[in-house]
Amino acid sequence: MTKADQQQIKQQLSVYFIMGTTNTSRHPLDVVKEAIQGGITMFQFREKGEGALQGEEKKQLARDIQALCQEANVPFIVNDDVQLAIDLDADGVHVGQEDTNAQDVRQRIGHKLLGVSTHHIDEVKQAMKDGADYVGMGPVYPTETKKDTRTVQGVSLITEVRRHGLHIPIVGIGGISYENAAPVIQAGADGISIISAISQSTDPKKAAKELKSLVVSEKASL
Ligand code: TZP
Ligand code: MG
Repeated sequence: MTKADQQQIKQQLSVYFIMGTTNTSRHPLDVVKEAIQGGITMFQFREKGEGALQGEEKKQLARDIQALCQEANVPFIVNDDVQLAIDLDADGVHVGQEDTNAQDVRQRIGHKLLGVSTHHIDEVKQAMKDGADYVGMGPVYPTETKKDTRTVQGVSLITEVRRHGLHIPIVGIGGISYENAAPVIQAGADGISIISAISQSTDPKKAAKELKSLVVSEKASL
């Protein structure tokens, strides 16, 4: 990966919206459309939990969201489902520690973006060896959205990884909102991953827009 590529990924992580049908009571396409209008910089399709779509229905929704993302030049990333990412020719895949081995995923997806969730500096180093383009870190704050999270860690791992001089692109996740996003960027993350602060907002466009301007101004202040 060249330095230029890494800079671009850091930019794209700024406001990384994640969503599936279970994260909203509205039509998911409308929510994604509005979030895009608000200026999200990356999208992850995460179709999980009780009542999540399966099979062809899941694939069709993914295709429809991908089309919206492509139109707006927003990278479209698939959570966990490597085969779906390959079938759709998505821009990337995001996997957790419990999912398929990151090195195997890298082999399968070639040059697509690879994101890995990490909870310890050793996992960050391993992800880098496995060929991750970016790492997710969290939960930064308590979250209602994912029940089986690890312990809330604040920005401690982000700070530690930067203190060790590791330059991999980082995105913080978990309970992040407009009110508490600034410390995540100040600690050295390149962006924030958000589910509910956008998907549950009465105005996803406005929520995304506000988060975007906050991240842009926090980054500029560093
Ligand atoms: N991984 C760690 S926390 C989390 C995931 C997928 C959920 C984040 O959702 P929210 O609503 O932004 O707290
Ligand atoms: Mg996963």
